[in-house]
Amino acid sequence: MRYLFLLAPLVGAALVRPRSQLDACPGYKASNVKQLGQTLTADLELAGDACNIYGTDLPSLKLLVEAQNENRLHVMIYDADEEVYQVPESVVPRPENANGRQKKSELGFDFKENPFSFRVLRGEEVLFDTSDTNIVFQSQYLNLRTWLPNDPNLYGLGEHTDSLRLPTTNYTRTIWNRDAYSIPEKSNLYGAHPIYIDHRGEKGTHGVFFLNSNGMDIKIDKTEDGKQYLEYNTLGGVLDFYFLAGPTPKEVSEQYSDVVGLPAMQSYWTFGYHNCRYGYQDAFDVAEVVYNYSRAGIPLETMWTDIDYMGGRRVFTLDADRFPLKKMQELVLYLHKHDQHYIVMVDPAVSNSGRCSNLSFSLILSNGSITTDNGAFNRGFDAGVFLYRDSDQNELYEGAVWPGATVYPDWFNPDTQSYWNSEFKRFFSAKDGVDIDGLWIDMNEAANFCPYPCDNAAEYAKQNNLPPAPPPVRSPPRNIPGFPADFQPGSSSPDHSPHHVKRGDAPVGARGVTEKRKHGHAEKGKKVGLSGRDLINPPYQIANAAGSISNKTIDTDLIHAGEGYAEYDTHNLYGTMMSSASREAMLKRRPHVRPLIITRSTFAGAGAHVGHWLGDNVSQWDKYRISIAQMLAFASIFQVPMVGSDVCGFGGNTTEELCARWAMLGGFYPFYRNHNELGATPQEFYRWATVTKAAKKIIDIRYRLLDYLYTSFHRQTVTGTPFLQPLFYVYPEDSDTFGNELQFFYGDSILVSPVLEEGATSVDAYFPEDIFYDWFTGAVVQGGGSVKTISDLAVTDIPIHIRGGSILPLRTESAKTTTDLRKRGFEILIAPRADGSAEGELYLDDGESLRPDSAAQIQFSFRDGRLKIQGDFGFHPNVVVEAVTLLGQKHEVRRDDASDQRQSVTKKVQIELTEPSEVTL
Ligand SMILES: *[C@@H]1O[C@H](CO)[C@@H](O)[C@H](O)[C@H]1NC(C)=O
Ligand SMILES: *[C@@H]1O[C@H](CO)[C@@H](O)[C@H](O)[C@H]1NC(C)=O
Ligand SMILES: *[C@@H]1O[C@H](CO)[C@@H](O)[C@H](O)[C@H]1NC(C)=O
Ligand SMILES: *[C@@H]1O[C@H](CO)[C@@H](O)[C@H](O)[C@H]1NC(C)=O
Ligand SMILES: *[C@@H]1O[C@H](CO)[C@@H](O)[C@H](O)[C@H]1NC(C)=O
Ligand SMILES: *[C@@H]1O[C@H](CO)[C@@H](O)[C@H](O)[C@H]1NC(C)=O
Ligand SMILES: CC(=O)N[C@H]1CO[C@H](CO)[C@@H](O)[C@@H]1O
Repeated sequence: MRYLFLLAPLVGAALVRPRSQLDACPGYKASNVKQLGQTLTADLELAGDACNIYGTDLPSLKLLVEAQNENRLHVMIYDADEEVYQVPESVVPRPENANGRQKKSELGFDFKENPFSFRVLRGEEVLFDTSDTNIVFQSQYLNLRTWLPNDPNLYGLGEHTDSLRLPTTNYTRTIWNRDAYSIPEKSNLYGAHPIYIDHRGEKGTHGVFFLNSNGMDIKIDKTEDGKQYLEYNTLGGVLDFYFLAGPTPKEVSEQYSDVVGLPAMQSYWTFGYHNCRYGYQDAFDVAEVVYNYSRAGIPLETMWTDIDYMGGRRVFTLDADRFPLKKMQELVLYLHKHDQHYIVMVDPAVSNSGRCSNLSFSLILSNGSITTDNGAFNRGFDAGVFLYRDSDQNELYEGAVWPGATVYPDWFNPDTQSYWNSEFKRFFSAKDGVDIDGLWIDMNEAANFCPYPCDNAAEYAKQNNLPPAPPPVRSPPRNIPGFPADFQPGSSSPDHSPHHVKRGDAPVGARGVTEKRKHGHAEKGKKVGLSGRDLINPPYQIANAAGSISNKTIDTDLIHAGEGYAEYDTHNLYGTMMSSASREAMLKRRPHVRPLIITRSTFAGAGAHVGHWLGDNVSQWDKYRISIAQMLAFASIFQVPMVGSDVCGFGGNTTEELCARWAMLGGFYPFYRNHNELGATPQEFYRWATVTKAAKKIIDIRYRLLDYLYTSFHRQTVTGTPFLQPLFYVYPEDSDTFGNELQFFYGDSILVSPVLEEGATSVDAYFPEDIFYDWFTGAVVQGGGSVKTISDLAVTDIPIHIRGGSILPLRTESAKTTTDLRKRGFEILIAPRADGSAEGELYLDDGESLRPDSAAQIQFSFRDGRLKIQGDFGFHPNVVVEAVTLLGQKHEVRRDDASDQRQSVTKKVQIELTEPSEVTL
């Protein structure tokens, strides 16, 4: 049944619900209801005496309901004066409203007038229902509760490390971005993604996106009389909901990408293997790691450097003794010559220590351990782009992070983008800077080590040894074959590059910015935020794991430049605003290629600009396991598909076994990076024999499948159809899949079932009712909706199964780099379903252009023994299809050859991918 809005009054089922003080709140009464086409508006007036529990009740609200297209309903409740803060459209652009040009909506809306409550329905199915609870809309608190079916299957509400299927009793998901070392469970982490999906099996799936950037507790629990609910408790903003009709999980993901934006496409090389660690001593160390990978025969696509490269850990500086410019340039040149890439970290906070009290002169004395370059501070200060403590701009806001006392760029300041662009242009200049290929941004929640109220950041830094003493300066320790002379023992060039020292000496003039920031507050229609709020200690306290909302971050009472938004309202946007600013700065350097940017902090929609690593985990088995649920939430639900966890674990010491298992699992993360902490046991893949073996084996498989990954990832950037998927996305009616968070689909066709426990040599893997084929043997595995124990798994094994009905475009063999990989031919692998048919696709382009001149979108289909290759052949890969393999041909097994027990037939062919063709098998 499809219909427009129902206006029928609901029959109240007057339930007794003890909600303590909130029950004193009168709710609202709807009047002046108007419906025009598929838009409904009403006035909501406070229906009794204000309860003023967490601030003051707003007397007059407005309701706006829009069926924005067939499958999206927008419901918004906001203050009549439009003074209350709303998420700026400059940060989260709103989706288009088809304005009645669409077909009828899949979603219905009905409401009760007094006290006001509403329901959202899909056909007969009630998806969202606020009846019998009064909406609370106060100056510092919003409360809205929806009833749900018992024990619902809810997913999303990031960022967290709790189960993929969320707990349904006594669960509070706090959303407030924070630096959350060791990613503890039941805790708010780095990002804010207030979307959940509610999966009801054969009754369908829908999504609910709450567009709100304020701190919040979302509670999922049952009332004393057993009624299931989900409740929003928010520190501000408006009630702004997007209901996504589904009815399948995949469609919900697609519909969500319509709201927050499609994810950014990444370059082919970014899917190669990355190595990083915090604690590389110097450029020799980094060069030697590159060399050791190559000597071990493990394909290293990209080398990374953490904050170690910085002078005194200051952004936009180099440590002149350990990572001098000349060696950095030689390192980058070496990598580029070998078709490898280089990435470094940039933090938002800029060091201001060493500046003189008159704020116009910043050269600090150096005795060689710290660079003299603090130009990034001077230039930012001159441009007025840092956050001020006061609106008269007398005093900069100071926190303390790695370099000691720091100031923070204000991304709302209209001048900050050009400041950021010019720092990138200068420091990452291809000609006389460090010519990075991608970017890593961290600490952007924003993190501040100095606890609130942080009255003296410089003193805090001093007492806490920030920046810590750098490691010793070395002369070249060992021969590193292939690297220039100054990387080899015996060389004695203490190269303080003249370029480098000069860079800090930009003349510092008087501060150009004199205009005071506007108080955008409390002006009607501006949506900038109510005045008179307690922006530090709001009366309702969210369960922030860091304590008060200003603790360990930027003070929440700071007012931003530009419109005058408060940090209280916009805190959760800081990382995502740094992300889009950094993307633009990277595009200014290389305008035609897709910038790879990996960020720690995200807000809804961040995937349109950046990817995400899952933060500072630790080398423990539970973190290895939970990485799957974390990755699935980001890739499948939040639309941030370029995602992965630090392989082998970041904090603490890994073990050979954990690192080998994690190398295998990480082979199926879209973003595949080994990363380790300062002081921990080294964990580059070449450090142990079994890890080397595991890495080589899985990288080989990953690279053979790289065009399959690239194709599926590309599709997500065009349609929002998720590449990685939990099992219930593929089998939405199989209730045994709903809680499965330890296996996953890599694209539509590959089921991955990693070994999960320390010391284990087997895994209990669930197989839905379908045909699967073992990747390694080609053997048919008939899934029966039950668990199969897969045994005898060495630490270098990971079960991989191809789903019947799939056609995979493989490279015939792997390669040392992805550049080389693109010179390999294709093998088309057909894994038919029971009726003998299968389909697949292949997307090809130049692998890096932002807007490729040409692309190929090729479809494969197999039926009655014939493979058809059709589609658009706009891009020519300059290699051919060399073989076609059909799985499941039992009679062809050569049982005499134990090393080749693939149950398949392979036909050698020479097919140019330039025009349609057919192969008979
Ligand atoms: C609910 O969770 C809180 C915090 O985790 C815990 O202290 C409390 O005991 C739990 N209550 C119930 C009834 O389980
Ligand atoms: C590289 O390998 C050599 C030889 O095994 C070893 O001595 C050295 O410590 C390794 N260096 C790094 C940075 O891995
Ligand atoms: C600021 O301090 C520096 C160093 O003490 C001094 O050379 C400079 O003249 C001062 N500038 C102003 C504008 O006071
Ligand atoms: C650098 O010089 C300063 C002042 O002369 C001194 O306090 C500091 O200990 C020196 N640092 C190192 C690493 O030598
Ligand atoms: C800030 O965090 C520290 C722990 O890191 C804690 O000891 C302190 O109580 C917190 N302060 C506030 C105001 O929440
Ligand atoms: C990790 O191992 C190193 C020795 O390699 C040791 O010094 C350190 O204490 C260990 N760290 C932990 C957290 O166990
Ligand atoms: C090695 C390490 O850093 N372990 C930490 C992991 O996280 C827990 C909290 O979740 C800490 O207690 C451990 O110290």
